[in-house]
Amino acid sequence: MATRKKSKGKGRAKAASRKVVKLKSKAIAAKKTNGNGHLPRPSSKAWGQAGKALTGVRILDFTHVQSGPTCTQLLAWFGADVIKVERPGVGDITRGQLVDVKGADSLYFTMLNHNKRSITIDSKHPQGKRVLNELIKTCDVLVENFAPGALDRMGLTWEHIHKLNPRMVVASVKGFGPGPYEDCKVYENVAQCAGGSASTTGFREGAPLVTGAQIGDSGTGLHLALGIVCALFQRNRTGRGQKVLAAMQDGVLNLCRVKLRDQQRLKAGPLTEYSQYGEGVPFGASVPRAGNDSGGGQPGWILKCKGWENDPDAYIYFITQAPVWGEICDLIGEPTWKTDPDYVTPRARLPKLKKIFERIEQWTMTKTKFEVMEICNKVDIPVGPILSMKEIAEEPSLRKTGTVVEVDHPTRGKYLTVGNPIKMSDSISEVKRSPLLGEHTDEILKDVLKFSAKDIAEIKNSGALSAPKKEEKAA
Ligand code: CAO
Repeated sequence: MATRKKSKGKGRAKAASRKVVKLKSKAIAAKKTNGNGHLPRPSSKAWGQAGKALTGVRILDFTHVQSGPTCTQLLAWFGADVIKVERPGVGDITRGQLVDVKGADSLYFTMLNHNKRSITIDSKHPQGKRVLNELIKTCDVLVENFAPGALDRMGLTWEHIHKLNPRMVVASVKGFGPGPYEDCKVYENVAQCAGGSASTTGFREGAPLVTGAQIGDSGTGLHLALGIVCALFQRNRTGRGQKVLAAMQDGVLNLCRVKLRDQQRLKAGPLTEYSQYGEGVPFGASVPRAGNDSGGGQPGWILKCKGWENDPDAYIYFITQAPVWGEICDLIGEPTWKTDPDYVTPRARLPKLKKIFERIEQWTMTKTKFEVMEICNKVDIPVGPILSMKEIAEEPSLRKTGTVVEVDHPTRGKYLTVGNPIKMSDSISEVKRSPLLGEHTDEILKDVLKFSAKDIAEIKNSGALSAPKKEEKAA
């Protein structure tokens, strides 16, 4: 028996060691193939039914106006539980800015705060601080875009937050990074000017120009969202949070990267793809404004189309891409330009771009912008219609993809908004209306922070969550 037992034990030991070897080699194989061996088995749930990308992430959203709210709205679309903290009685200042429906939250607010919950807290009231401290303990990320120093003045220093919740990521938008302007308050156009966009936008003979795309606010919000997701990813390894800063000047400059490229290219000679080169206008010390020149090496310009006299958007962007030069010449009725040495090469065409675009425009003016699109796309000539906001709002394909969404709101009714521009096959975004001011105060105190009824009554009676009474305000 003893011997048999022994041999059985030996057999078991052998089998166990074989299993270990097998497991080890499986792990090594996984590492060798994709390094993702530590991940759970691929979900067998239907696409879009396995939760959302950021399910389980809770955000303490201390943002206002545009830059911060853009960021937290994106995170909410990806499934994060975003709790927006607002000043009692007032809320995010944009609720009451550019009002189009009396008594209702403005489109400015609703279009930047979808899928969030709202709680009102006076962050400077002792009971308000008590609630905030509990929120810090339970959230993964604090996002803010107050003026420099405002968060510290509320007592919410990095040290305080990190002590309460070492895992918390603290993410901020500021106008400028450390340096001479770090204490400045900044709005969109200030950032566009300080980030290099305005000096490189507009026409050479005109003043600098700001662009309609909110690259300072929404652009920086996007940058911050990426920083937050990366910090959460790193936290999976380190177990600790970190500070994330996206300065608006930096964000704009990042989007103007090609202009800093051109600044350095100036040392090597004129920028031949800028139409001022073809026109014989000398370059100065800095990158000039390039009007509607195409950014890359393929010359382009905005040209009038049929109806331009009455329709301010009857224009098309036309790119004279070198490989389709022959097709362009045929379309506009200048077949000899295909072989004429003065036109045949991109280099030969550079001094004549103005004349070439004038000739192409004679042709585009005989067609609507959509007709030009159709004709040119068939022969691979890159063109783009200048779409008005009205046309974009009515475009069925954008509605179909959820890029333009109609939302219903209890006080303002139906309105259009821009949905999540980032589409993911397993994390489908639904756009839910923005919260009313303080709409979720009670449920957050009770369900998220688990305050007892007695505590809730105490906090509420203290006035920390409600607008100061008129007499207090006057005092
Ligand atoms: N309870 C009590 N006080 C609150 C509060 C709350 N829930 N929420 C905010 N406050 C207080 C702040 O603590 C601050 O008080 P102190 O000045 O005493 O510290 C005060 O409200 C005003 O905050 P703010 O200075 O951030 O707001 P502002 O309107 O004066 O400035 C802005 C706005 C955008 C210029 C500034 O916040 C800023 O520069 N932010 C960083 C850059 C940025 O994001 N700009 C983009 C804006 S979108 O175009």
